[in-house]
Amino acid sequence: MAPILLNTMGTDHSDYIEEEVVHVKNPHLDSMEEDILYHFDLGTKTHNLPEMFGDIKFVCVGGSANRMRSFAQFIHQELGLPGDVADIMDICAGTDRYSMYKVGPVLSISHGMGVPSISIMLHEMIKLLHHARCRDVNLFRIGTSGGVGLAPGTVVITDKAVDSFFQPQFEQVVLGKVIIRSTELDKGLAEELLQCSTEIPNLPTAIGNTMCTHDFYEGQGRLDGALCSFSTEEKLEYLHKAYEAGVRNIEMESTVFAAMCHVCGLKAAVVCVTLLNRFEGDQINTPHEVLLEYQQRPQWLVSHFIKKRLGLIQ
Ligand code: R2B
Ligand code: URA
Repeated sequence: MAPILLNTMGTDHSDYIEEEVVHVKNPHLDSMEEDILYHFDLGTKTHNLPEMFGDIKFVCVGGSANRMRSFAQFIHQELGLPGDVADIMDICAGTDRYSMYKVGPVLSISHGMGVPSISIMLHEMIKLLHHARCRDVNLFRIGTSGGVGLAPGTVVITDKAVDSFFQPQFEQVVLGKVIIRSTELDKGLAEELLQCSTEIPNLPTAIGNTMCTHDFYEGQGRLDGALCSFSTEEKLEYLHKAYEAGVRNIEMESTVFAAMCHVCGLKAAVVCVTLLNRFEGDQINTPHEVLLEYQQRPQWLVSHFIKKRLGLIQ
């Protein structure tokens, strides 16, 4: 592959680097006359995707539509871009499934809760990056989680995304058969993020494994759901086993996010703040304002990373 000069981000970065394209792994796509990204209300015939999205270098995804709009407004200010934050429009306004905001080289997209929801979004987002001929894209999931042995408010950078059996893999059922995919994330990106965290005051940060479950209640060993078939001791035994396996937080999307990015050659990282310490309870009873501040912490970290990459800070 021919080397390219990375000169599209207003930096004086003059190293020649290998260009990294987005690989879709579907031979059928080439023979399709049109690709409709249904849940985004976008398509290859109705929209000029290279013109709209070709300069994207950072994609940030998170569960809530409001949070991803706030992130877009925040990053707009942080990058010192011209114009009013009130004018940042939802590109997916034609559908209420996901929200998407573009701010310079940053795309901010909501993905809802859980593996099925984020997985649909990722299929269409990866195809979008492919159709738009984007290069050298970094992806971040910025979210919330339950901490395992960490103080609430700690930001966890994921080392390995693991399933409920603490395995670094994602199981996808395809045509009645189980396909197992690796959930390997980009080590360099995680280390760079950890370095960034040391440059931001008052940002408690840890690196550790993130367990992804298919449920918030029984699946995460909570005693406070509508159903519960285990004792407090059994819950704590499971959480201690998780801790011993290196798990430091629990959420609901990281394994499929890591697996799909890995297959498609996308550098990805997961950065989630912990809202509580699961050794101490299950209910999230922290005041609303405190939770709002916690939720901004992954945004601060990723924004710092982006500004450094763009040469806006040292
Ligand atoms: C974290 O928070 C949500 C559940 O409250 C879920 O989307 C996740 O991964
Ligand atoms: N999100 C989760 O999935 N679990 C928690 O405990 C908190 C947020």
